[in-house]
Amino acid sequence: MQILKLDDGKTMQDIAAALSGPNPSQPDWAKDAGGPSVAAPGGVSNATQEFEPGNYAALCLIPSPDGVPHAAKGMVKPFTVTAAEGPAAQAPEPDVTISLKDFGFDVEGAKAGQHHVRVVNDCQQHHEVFMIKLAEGKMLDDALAALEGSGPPGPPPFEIAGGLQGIMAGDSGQFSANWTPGRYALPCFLPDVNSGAPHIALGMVKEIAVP
Ligand SMILES: [Cu+2]
Repeated sequence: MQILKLDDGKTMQDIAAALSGPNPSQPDWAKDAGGPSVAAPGGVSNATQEFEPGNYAALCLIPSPDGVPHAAKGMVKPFTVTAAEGPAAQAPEPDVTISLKDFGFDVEGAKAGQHHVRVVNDCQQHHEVFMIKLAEGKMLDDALAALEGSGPPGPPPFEIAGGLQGIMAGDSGQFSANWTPGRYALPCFLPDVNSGAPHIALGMVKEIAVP
Protein backbone atom coordinates (compact mmCIF):
# COMPACT_ATOMS: atom_id res chain seq x y z
CA MET A 1 0.00 0.00 0.00
CA GLN A 2 2.04 2.90 -1.33
CA ILE A 3 0.65 6.25 -0.19
CA LEU A 4 1.16 9.28 -2.44
CA LYS A 5 0.68 12.91 -1.37
CA LEU A 6 -0.76 15.09 -4.12
CA ASP A 7 0.61 18.61 -4.62
CA ASP A 8 -1.80 21.44 -3.80
CA GLY A 9 -4.35 21.94 -6.55
CA LYS A 10 -4.28 18.31 -7.66
CA THR A 11 -7.51 16.40 -7.11
CA MET A 12 -8.79 12.88 -6.67
CA GLN A 13 -9.87 13.00 -10.34
CA ASP A 14 -6.33 13.94 -11.45
CA ILE A 15 -4.73 11.00 -9.66
CA ALA A 16 -7.44 8.60 -10.82
CA ALA A 17 -6.81 9.68 -14.43
CA ALA A 18 -3.01 9.41 -14.08
CA LEU A 19 -3.18 5.90 -12.63
CA SER A 20 -5.80 4.42 -14.93
CA GLY A 21 -4.98 2.54 -18.11
CA PRO A 22 -2.71 -0.44 -18.66
CA ASN A 23 0.58 1.36 -17.88
CA PRO A 24 -0.08 3.75 -15.01
CA SER A 25 2.82 6.04 -14.17
CA GLN A 26 3.40 8.15 -11.10
CA PRO A 27 3.20 11.87 -11.96
CA ASP A 28 5.83 14.14 -10.38
CA TRP A 29 3.07 16.00 -8.50
CA ALA A 30 2.34 12.83 -6.51
CA LYS A 31 5.08 12.36 -3.89
CA ASP A 32 5.93 9.09 -2.12
CA ALA A 33 4.44 9.33 1.38
CA GLY A 34 5.14 5.88 2.84
CA GLY A 35 2.55 3.33 3.84
CA PRO A 36 2.73 -0.22 5.18
CA SER A 37 4.89 -2.56 3.11
CA VAL A 38 3.68 -5.65 1.27
CA ALA A 39 1.26 -7.94 3.14
CA ALA A 40 1.29 -11.66 2.32
CA PRO A 41 -2.07 -13.38 1.57
CA GLY A 42 -3.76 -13.73 4.96
CA GLY A 43 -1.06 -11.55 6.53
CA VAL A 44 -0.95 -8.04 7.97
CA SER A 45 1.36 -5.08 7.62
CA ASN A 46 1.53 -1.78 9.51
CA ALA A 47 3.07 1.68 9.48
CA THR A 48 2.95 4.69 11.81
CA GLN A 49 3.48 8.08 10.21
CA GLU A 50 2.72 11.75 10.54
CA PHE A 51 0.64 13.27 7.74
CA GLU A 52 0.15 16.88 6.76
CA PRO A 53 -3.38 17.86 5.72
CA GLY A 54 -3.98 17.40 2.00
CA ASN A 55 -5.07 15.01 -0.70
CA TYR A 56 -3.55 11.53 -0.86
CA ALA A 57 -3.97 8.26 -2.70
CA ALA A 58 -3.21 4.71 -1.58
CA LEU A 59 -2.36 2.24 -4.32
CA CYS A 60 -0.89 -1.20 -4.92
CA LEU A 61 1.91 -1.41 -7.50
CA ILE A 62 2.40 -5.18 -7.31
CA PRO A 63 1.90 -6.76 -10.76
CA SER A 64 -0.81 -9.34 -11.37
CA PRO A 65 0.18 -12.63 -13.03
CA ASP A 66 -0.71 -10.94 -16.36
CA GLY A 67 1.86 -8.21 -15.64
CA VAL A 68 -0.71 -5.45 -15.04
CA PRO A 69 -0.18 -3.60 -11.73
CA HIS A 70 -3.01 -4.03 -9.22
CA ALA A 71 -3.48 -0.24 -9.30
CA ALA A 72 -4.53 -0.45 -12.97
CA LYS A 73 -7.15 -3.04 -11.98
CA GLY A 74 -8.75 -0.58 -9.59
CA MET A 75 -6.60 -0.95 -6.47
CA VAL A 76 -6.36 2.82 -5.92
CA LYS A 77 -8.08 4.70 -3.08
CA PRO A 78 -7.91 8.50 -2.86
CA PHE A 79 -8.39 10.07 0.58
CA THR A 80 -8.13 13.46 2.27
CA VAL A 81 -6.28 14.21 5.49
CA THR A 82 -7.80 17.05 7.51
CA ALA A 83 -6.10 19.00 10.30
CA ALA A 84 -6.23 17.31 13.71
CA GLU A 85 -8.66 18.81 16.22
CA GLY A 86 -6.54 17.86 19.21
CA PRO A 87 -2.90 17.04 19.90
CA ALA A 88 -1.42 14.41 17.61
CA ALA A 89 -0.77 10.94 19.08
CA GLN A 90 2.86 10.18 19.93
CA ALA A 91 4.53 7.48 17.85
CA PRO A 92 5.77 4.48 19.85
CA GLU A 93 9.41 4.83 20.95
CA PRO A 94 11.59 3.09 18.32
CA ASP A 95 14.32 0.65 19.35
CA VAL A 96 15.63 -0.16 15.86
CA THR A 97 16.70 2.34 13.21
CA ILE A 98 17.00 1.73 9.48
CA SER A 99 18.74 4.55 7.59
CA LEU A 100 18.07 4.63 3.85
CA LYS A 101 21.10 5.51 1.71
CA ASP A 102 21.86 6.28 -1.96
CA PHE A 103 22.10 3.21 -2.37
CA GLY A 104 22.03 0.98 0.65
CA PHE A 105 20.83 0.53 4.23
CA ASP A 106 22.32 1.06 7.68
CA VAL A 107 20.58 -1.04 10.33
CA GLU A 108 21.06 -0.43 14.06
CA GLY A 109 19.67 -2.58 16.85
CA ALA A 110 18.13 -5.48 14.90
CA LYS A 111 17.72 -8.57 17.06
CA ALA A 112 14.99 -11.13 17.66
CA GLY A 113 11.79 -9.91 19.33
CA GLN A 114 9.03 -7.33 18.95
CA HIS A 115 10.27 -3.95 17.73
CA HIS A 116 9.25 -0.47 16.73
CA VAL A 117 11.44 0.30 13.75
CA ARG A 118 12.19 3.86 12.68
CA VAL A 119 12.97 4.36 8.98
CA VAL A 120 14.88 7.54 8.09
CA ASN A 121 15.58 8.86 4.60
CA ASP A 122 18.34 11.45 4.96
CA CYS A 123 19.74 11.20 1.43
CA GLN A 124 19.03 12.56 -2.05
CA GLN A 125 16.08 10.59 -3.41
CA HIS A 126 13.08 8.42 -2.55
CA HIS A 127 13.59 4.94 -1.04
CA GLU A 128 11.64 2.11 0.54
CA VAL A 129 12.53 -0.81 2.78
CA PHE A 130 10.91 -4.21 2.27
CA MET A 131 12.22 -6.77 4.80
CA ILE A 132 12.10 -10.47 4.14
CA LYS A 133 13.33 -13.39 6.22
CA LEU A 134 15.18 -15.95 4.10
CA ALA A 135 13.92 -19.51 4.55
CA GLU A 136 16.36 -22.06 5.99
CA GLY A 137 18.94 -22.96 3.36
CA LYS A 138 17.72 -20.30 0.90
CA MET A 139 19.88 -17.50 -0.47
CA LEU A 140 19.19 -13.91 -1.39
CA ASP A 141 19.18 -14.84 -5.10
CA ASP A 142 16.47 -17.47 -4.44
CA ALA A 143 14.27 -14.82 -2.83
CA LEU A 144 14.88 -12.27 -5.60
CA ALA A 145 14.06 -14.86 -8.29
CA ALA A 146 10.80 -15.67 -6.49
CA LEU A 147 9.93 -11.96 -6.22
CA GLU A 148 10.52 -11.56 -9.96
CA GLY A 149 8.33 -14.58 -10.65
CA SER A 150 11.22 -16.54 -12.21
CA GLY A 151 11.87 -18.92 -9.31
CA PRO A 152 11.00 -22.63 -9.25
CA PRO A 153 7.50 -23.71 -8.13
CA GLY A 154 6.96 -24.49 -4.46
CA PRO A 155 6.65 -22.51 -1.25
CA PRO A 156 8.26 -19.05 -1.34
CA PRO A 157 11.88 -19.06 -0.11
CA PHE A 158 11.16 -16.18 2.28
CA GLU A 159 8.64 -14.67 4.70
CA ILE A 160 7.67 -11.00 4.72
CA ALA A 161 9.08 -9.32 7.84
CA GLY A 162 7.73 -5.74 7.69
CA GLY A 163 8.78 -2.54 6.01
CA LEU A 164 7.82 0.92 4.90
CA GLN A 165 6.80 1.96 1.40
CA GLY A 166 8.63 4.71 -0.45
CA ILE A 167 9.31 8.00 1.33
CA MET A 168 10.88 11.17 -0.06
CA ALA A 169 14.31 12.50 0.90
CA GLY A 170 14.11 14.12 4.33
CA ASP A 171 11.10 12.07 5.48
CA SER A 172 10.74 9.28 8.02
CA GLY A 173 8.21 6.78 9.31
CA GLN A 174 7.89 3.70 11.48
CA PHE A 175 6.64 0.14 11.41
CA SER A 176 6.47 -2.58 14.02
CA ALA A 177 7.58 -6.17 13.52
CA ASN A 178 8.23 -9.35 15.44
CA TRP A 179 11.47 -10.96 14.25
CA THR A 180 12.85 -14.42 14.95
CA PRO A 181 16.57 -15.22 14.65
CA GLY A 182 17.77 -15.79 11.10
CA ARG A 183 18.99 -14.17 7.91
CA TYR A 184 17.04 -11.25 6.50
CA ALA A 185 17.29 -9.24 3.29
CA LEU A 186 16.33 -5.61 2.68
CA PRO A 187 15.85 -4.61 -0.97
CA CYS A 188 14.62 -1.29 -2.43
CA PHE A 189 12.82 -1.58 -5.77
CA LEU A 190 12.02 2.10 -6.35
CA PRO A 191 13.19 3.59 -9.65
CA ASP A 192 16.28 5.82 -9.77
CA VAL A 193 15.27 9.41 -10.46
CA ASN A 194 17.95 9.71 -13.19
CA SER A 195 18.15 6.35 -14.97
CA GLY A 196 14.82 4.77 -14.01
CA ALA A 197 16.71 1.60 -12.99
CA PRO A 198 15.40 -0.06 -9.83
CA HIS A 199 17.57 0.82 -6.86
CA ILE A 200 18.30 -2.86 -6.24
CA ALA A 201 20.14 -2.87 -9.59
CA LEU A 202 22.28 -0.02 -8.22
CA GLY A 203 23.27 -2.11 -5.22
CA MET A 204 20.43 -1.19 -2.84
CA VAL A 205 19.99 -4.57 -1.18
CA LYS A 206 21.46 -5.69 2.13
CA GLU A 207 21.53 -9.02 3.90
CA ILE A 208 21.68 -8.98 7.71
CA ALA A 209 21.79 -11.57 10.47
CA VAL A 210 19.20 -11.12 13.23
CA PRO A 211 20.61 -12.77 16.37
CU1 LIG B 1 15.98 3.09 -2.85
